[in-house]
Amino acid sequence: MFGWLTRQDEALAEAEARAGRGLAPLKITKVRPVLTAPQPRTRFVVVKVETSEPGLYGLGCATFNQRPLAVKAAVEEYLDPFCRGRDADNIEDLWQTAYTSSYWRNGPVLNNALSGLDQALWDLKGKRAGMPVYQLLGGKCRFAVPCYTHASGSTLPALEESVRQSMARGFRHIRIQLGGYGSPHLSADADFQAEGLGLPVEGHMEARPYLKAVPQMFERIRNQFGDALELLHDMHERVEPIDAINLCKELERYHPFFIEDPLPPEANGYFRNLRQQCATPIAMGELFNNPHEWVGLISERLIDFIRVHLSQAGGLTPARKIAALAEWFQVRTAWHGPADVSPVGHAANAHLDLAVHNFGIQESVQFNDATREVFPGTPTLKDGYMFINEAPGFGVDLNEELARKFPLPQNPGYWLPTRRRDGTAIRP
Ligand code: GCO
Ligand code: MG
Repeated sequence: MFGWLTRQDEALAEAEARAGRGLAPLKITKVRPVLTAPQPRTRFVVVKVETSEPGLYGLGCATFNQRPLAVKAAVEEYLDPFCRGRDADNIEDLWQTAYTSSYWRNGPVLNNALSGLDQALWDLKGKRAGMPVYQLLGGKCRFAVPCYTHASGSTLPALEESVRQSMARGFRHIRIQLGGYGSPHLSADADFQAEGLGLPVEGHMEARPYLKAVPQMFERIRNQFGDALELLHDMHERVEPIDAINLCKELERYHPFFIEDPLPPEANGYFRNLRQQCATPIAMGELFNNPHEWVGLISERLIDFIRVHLSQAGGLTPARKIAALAEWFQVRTAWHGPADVSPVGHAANAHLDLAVHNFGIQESVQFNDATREVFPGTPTLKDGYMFINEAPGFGVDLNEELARKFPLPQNPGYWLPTRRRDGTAIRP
């Protein structure tokens, strides 16, 4: 019995030694932001975490398209000195301590900076383990990531053609928009401009023309392409809550896959009313930076898809917890994935999408060649699916020399105001 116990201890010691062999403690030596803009109208911020092991680094997305320089400062001035010398393996501890290191927390700038660090640590751990990140999250629940794409046109025939092209690329889930968000081109008489309120570049949108046009748009596309096509639409929080509820009721008969952002986060309280009025599937969350915004909507089953922007929530660490919470309330994931998420961020979305059971759909974007060259290993799209490569970590790298060739554009990229006829500013 004593001999057997000794052998057990020896075996355990051997296993522990094997687990640690060659994996010296990994210290963070530098956390730095890389800013580049190879994609039109986009200002990528990617965080590179360098380590005590020469040549071993991790990459994470910290892209806040409207405030990239603020995120840069948060990383350089605060996260870098905070992280130097710390153990890169302890992702959760680093997330929790960095999160509270500002005392005041959450919010778009600090969360994006934290996300860059967090995702880079997951990339690092995958590289150390010699595994893609999805393996660290429990492996694949599906062979690839079903995606939706954007179709748009300022007229119904133009939109129809855009839908046809998206179907030709193999997409079965297509977001349909009539021009820009809220179809401002349908609105006339921007009286405020003649009165000199605001700047001439500012937009104008009336709710009525949009609220009338969207059901007609669904009618047309449904009649043209039938029921097999999954249709999505982004209301982008542009109309008053009661109008949003009425529009969601009207769209119910067209069986949309989901209607997105019917309400702004400031009107989260209205989701109960919406839920009582119709069974239109609802997606919400790209603007969320605080757990108070998603916990209630998920736990009261007031939405069907959670659309958090991973870096706005603080990275992969909080996002996998959001997915886990959502699973218990039958809410599916539909992470935010437009052009102003970097290829590293898209890879992080995809690795999580592969590993969670309650996956709903993934927003996708076709990056241009320049972006794919700056970020070798960028996920690929084929037949409506996103594919990651099986390289360790997220499988996306960064060519810094090339990235420097695409400096950020001069204009800071803030969201221009859109106004009602009388000049009232509306949610963007
Ligand atoms: C979407 C979004 C985006 C945002 C953009 C803000 O559903 O993809 O609404 O288009 O407006 O990411 O910068
Ligand atoms: Mg949206």
